[in-house]
This record gives sequence, C-alpha cells and structure tokens, in this order.
Amino acid sequence: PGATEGEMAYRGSPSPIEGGKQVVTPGAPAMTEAEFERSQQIYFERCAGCHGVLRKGATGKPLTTDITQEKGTEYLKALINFGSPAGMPNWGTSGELTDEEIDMLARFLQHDPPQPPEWGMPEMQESWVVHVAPEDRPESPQHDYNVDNMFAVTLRDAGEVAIIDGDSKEVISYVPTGYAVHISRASSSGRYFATIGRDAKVDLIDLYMNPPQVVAEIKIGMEARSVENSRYEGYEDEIAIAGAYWPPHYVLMDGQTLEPRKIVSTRGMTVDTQEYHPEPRVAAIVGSHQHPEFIINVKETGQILLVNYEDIDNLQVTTIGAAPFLHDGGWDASGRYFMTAANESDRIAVVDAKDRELEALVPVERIPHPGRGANFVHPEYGPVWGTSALGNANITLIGTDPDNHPEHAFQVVEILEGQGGGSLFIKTHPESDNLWVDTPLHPEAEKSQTVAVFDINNLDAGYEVLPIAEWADLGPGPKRVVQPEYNMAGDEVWFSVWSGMEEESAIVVVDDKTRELKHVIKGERIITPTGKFNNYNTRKDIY
Ligand code: DHE
Repeated sequence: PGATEGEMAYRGSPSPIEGGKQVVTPGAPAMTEAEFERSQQIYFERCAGCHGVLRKGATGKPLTTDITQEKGTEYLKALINFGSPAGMPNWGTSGELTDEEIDMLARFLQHDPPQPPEWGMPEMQESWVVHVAPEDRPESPQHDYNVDNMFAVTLRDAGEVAIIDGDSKEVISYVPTGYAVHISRASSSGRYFATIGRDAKVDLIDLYMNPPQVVAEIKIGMEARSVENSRYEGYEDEIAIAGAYWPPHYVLMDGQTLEPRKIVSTRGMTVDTQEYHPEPRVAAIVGSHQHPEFIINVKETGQILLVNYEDIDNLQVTTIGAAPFLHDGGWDASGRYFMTAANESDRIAVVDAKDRELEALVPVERIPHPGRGANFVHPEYGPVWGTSALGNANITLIGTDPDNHPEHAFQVVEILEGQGGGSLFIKTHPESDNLWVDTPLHPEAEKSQTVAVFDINNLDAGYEVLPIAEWADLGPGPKRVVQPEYNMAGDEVWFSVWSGMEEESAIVVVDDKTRELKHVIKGERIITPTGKFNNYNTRKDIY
C-alpha cells in the first residue's frame, strides 16, 4: 500500500547536514559544482530520512550508483516527479520540487554520495562548554516554583526551550538551546533537564537557578534525536548519554558537566540479513531501573543495546536482536519491560530489562508510533501498554503482566479504533481514567486539530473529540494538536497547538476530570511548540 500523507509528512523532515565534498563518479552525467551542492542540500532535506545519508536504503530503496546508473536520468526524473505506489512522494507533481531541481537530483544520484564529515572526540571537546561548574551551582532552588511540576517545552523553530511552571502556567524562562529540540529528559534528582537539538547540541538546564539556565553544553554530532540520564539507584545524575543520527554513534558523558567520556559507533550488521550497515541511526534511549544500563534502539540494524555504565573503560554491552527500524518506546508500568516500536517492521519489541533478553516481538498494524506509550489497568485484561499508529486508526493494547495475567502477557488484547491515521502520541496517568490520542499528521484539519479521549473503564463507548485548536483561539495556520503530557498530579493534560513559524501557536491545558478547557498559554514567544516534558512524570517514567 502507498504511504499516507501523514506518514510522508513525518518522514520528510529536513536533516541539516552540510560539508560533504563533491564526488565525480565514472559513468555519471556531468554536473557543475553549484548543481552538486544544491542537490546535496535537497537530498539531505527531502530524501536522506528514508534513503539514508549514504543511500544504502532504510525505509526507502537503496540508491547506490550501480542501481541509479543502470536506471538512468530519464527514469529517475520520472520517479522523483510522479512518485511510486510503494511510498515514494511525487515531488514534482506536488509542486515541491521544480523540473530543474528534479533534473539536477536525477544526475546527482548517479554520482557516489558525498560523505558528511565525522564528529569525534576532538570536535566534541572543542564544542564542550561548562558555563557554571558543579561546585558553583546552588544547593537548593533559588526561587519558589515547584521544581517537580516544571515543564520543559520545545519551541521548535525558535531554537529554545520554555521552562513553564506547571502550577501557575507562567513561563519562567526561555532557554536558548540547539535547533528544534527533539526531546528533554529530567535527570534522576529532578534538578536538571537535558535537551537534544536536531543539530545534536545537548544543553543541561539547571532548574535550581533563578531563572533556570544552561550550565553545560556540547555538540555530539551533526544530527541527533535522543538524550537520557542514568536512572539506576546509586547513579543519580552521574552519567548522561546522547545518541546521534549522524555520525552513527552514542556518547557517554559526565552527568553534571557533559564532559564526553566515551564514544561508541553503531555501524554494524543488520539483525535480519546480517549485512553491514554504514549508518545505523540511534533512535530512542531509556535509562534502566533494573541495572546500571542504558537501553539504546539502533534503528537500521534493529539491534537493541544494553550498555552498562558501571565501568566505562571496560564497557559491557548486551546486544539484543529485535527487528529493523527501531524508533520510539517506553516502559511498562512495572519498569521491567521496555516496549518499543520497530516501526516499518510493524512490530513492538519487548525487552526484559531485568533478565536482559528479548521477551517478545508483537505484530501490530502499519507503523506503530507510541512516543513513550500509555500504561493503564484494563478492566478485563489487567495491566496493558498501548500505542497508536501512523498508518491507520488502530490503538493497540498489549498485556504487560506475566505474573498475574500470563495468558495476555505480550499479546495484543484489544484494538480500539481512534480518529484515524497520522497519530504520533498517546498518553494517560495512574491518577486518570482518560486515554488521550492525538492525530497531528492526519490530512483532515478536523482530525489534526482535535484530540480523541477514551474512558479506560468504558472503552466500548468509543471516544469523545475535543476541539483543542479551536479552544486556543488562534489566527490561521495548520494548528496541529500534538503530544498530550500530564502535570505531576495527573489532573491536567497539556497539548501543543503547533502552527508555522510565522503563525500563532499555543499550549492548551485541559482539566482531566471534566475534560474542559482550563488554560491557554500563548503569545509572541510561544513559537512552534512541540514536545512537552513534565519533570516528575518524565524522570519517574509515568505515562
Ligand atoms: Fe520525533 C520522540 C525521531 C519527527 C516530535 N522522535 C522521538 C524519538 C526519536 C524521534 C528517535 C525518541 C527519542 C527518545 O525517546 O530517546 N522524529 C524522529 C524522526 O526521525 C522523525 C520521524 C523525522 C525527523 O526528521 O525528525 C521525527 N518528531 C518528529 C516530528 O515531526 C515531531 C512531531 C516534531 C519535531 O520536532 O520534529 C516530533 N519526537 C517528537 C516528540 C518526541 C519524539 C515530541 C518525544 C515524545 C515523548 O512523549 O516522549
């Protein structure tokens, strides 16, 4: 089946890699240096997400020169122009690329890919800055805000994170960060947020300072999506980790200063065909509560790494073969099982973090996308974890309690029908009876600007739709409603209403009990809000 518009929008986001040198390959049609540079830029922005920086193929087909030269310029032009039912977008007929650009790209693809620069220890050291040394930081909060209920909110296109007081909804500070921060993770003590920009810049924000500010920063690569802190007892705030898309590696750092300590490449063999992959990107990383370990999804190889940080110089890594295209995921309610999407494989991989093994590979339909997922006690099947999907309306519930409900453990127990495909995140809270499901990438505004909410004690009743974007009362724009996130008490749920950079956006706070509007946070500086991370819920893995 062809990919939906939502799936396409999700994959096609730009990747800001620059600096590859022009390569001239025998047998390929001529192009000028300017054309090569322009094509390289377009390739990174539009194509690399699916076909890979080195064009070895990922969710898209491989585009190595043995293949592209055989197809030739005219064939490639037609393919880029019209797309294909297998999921290739119609870049020409949709008006996104001009004839001239398509002609350039078709020739560019017949030359070997320019290799983007590496980023090793010298580059990391060079970019590493400690603004406030640990011994100069305050010992207790220098303000009266409730640190535990603070939210870190990504202001994507502003290159900032807003630190918002969950009690008063006041923006406490706008903190300059990397570009388009993907996620923020609270440290185990709750005093820091670590953020990762798409440009692979990590910022450590100290919430005790008045106002909260960046105390250390480092750039760990050219492009990245994940950051995490050590969670195991006795290692609170000691080790930080970030994973990169390019170069394909992860780096272990000092948790207080971000001093880089060890870089480990993820280049290696794929789990299925056991072929070498030159650019397996690091997707989600979670800190284990079972052992002093980080659990790392390596996307293209489909390997899940359990990296033990007890002795970084003699690093122990358990490699669990799961399924290709590992992406996002979160813990079950017990904190023993890591539930993670192998999205283009249409599987949820379940890792037993205690016994360090693959517990199950659960089949689900068409691109599961859980975020961190949602845990609740199902009236019939006991504890379950759920995910929504990009490719259809399914909300798939998987049993997670092998002790008391062994017959349902790691089986799909129920599939709810939501508003439609194009869903990215679902969320609930132990104090809540609601299960929220967004659909920001659904092609119809009626769905992308609203959210569905189920009563978990009466799932058969179906969902109610809340007009979140309308409640925000904004000017024109896409106003996609994205990523539900609870406050610490679990009695409010926050949504981003995400519009374009020049348009008005907002954060909408809903009363979880009454499902009524409680508060709207908006204004000139609330630019393109996306991810929101509550300090307490994020560090305790409550979702
Ligand atoms: Fe995300 C989580 C990668 C597009 C907002 N996103 C993640 C994670 C990964 C990832 C690997 C898990 C991190 C972790 O837990 O350690 N995201 C990618 C992509 O590769 C992709 C598909 C395309 C891209 O080029 O980035 C992509 N993501 C998006 C978006 O378009 C979103 C909506 C806005 C944006 O910033 O680009 C977006 N992603 C998010 C958010 C989370 C996330 C808000 C964390 C959700 C949570 O509740 O934990």
